[in-house]
Amino acid sequence: MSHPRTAVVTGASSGIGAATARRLAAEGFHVFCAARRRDRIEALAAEIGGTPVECDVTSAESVAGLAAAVGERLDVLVNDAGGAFGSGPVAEADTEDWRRMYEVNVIGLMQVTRALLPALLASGAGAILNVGSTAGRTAYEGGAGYTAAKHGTKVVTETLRLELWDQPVRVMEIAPGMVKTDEFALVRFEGDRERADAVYAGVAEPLTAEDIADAIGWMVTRPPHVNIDELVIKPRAQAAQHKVHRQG
Ligand code: 8X3
Repeated sequence: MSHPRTAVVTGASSGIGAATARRLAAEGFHVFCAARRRDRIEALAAEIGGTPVECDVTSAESVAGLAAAVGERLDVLVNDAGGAFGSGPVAEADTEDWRRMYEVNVIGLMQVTRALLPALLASGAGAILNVGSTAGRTAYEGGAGYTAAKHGTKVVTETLRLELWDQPVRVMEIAPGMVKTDEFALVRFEGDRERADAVYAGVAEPLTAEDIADAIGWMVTRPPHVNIDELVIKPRAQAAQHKVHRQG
């Protein structure tokens, strides 16, 4: 009997991570849904026939638990856990927010990748998909803590691809622009609903988590010799980071 294909999705409790877990399950993967909020990943895993794994990617101990749950073989790793905390200019930067952003977007991604790499290689055709951002391609006012961290996500991805060039594993990045999810902007603006809503104000169709999950599903299901190095994906209304078509 052949093994079912397996995938790990971090940040699976909401947004792009949850949508990606659903999408990969629909593609036939057994999905390990990893995140901190147990109630959410338990509900998601029950819905899609996956396995919930409570995991804080910034904790080495927690990540070791994820690797133990996954076992010896893994086909796909989607490093989605990440986020933006705060929106102040550099002159007023909150050091703790910056540390947290580097911890989750860069160090967390590294810890999970390091722990699961042996299992990905053991599959004979592994895939690592890192969720970056257009914030890893540009700079904008009030965004430096996040843009610096997401540039980190991009560079770690590129480095991994170089280092693993003779190994049976693909290394890819998706870099979304404006995606409207329940929590991203709300977390960034520390629960300020008005400021969070203003991000998407008048934009007829920002991307959804499902749009990104659709692209991720496509990327990881290409044949093993096809490496989509990076895929930048924005809504039609966002011609550039600052140039967004708004109505009304
Ligand atoms: C989120 C995209 O535009 O807020 O990763 O930097 S943006």
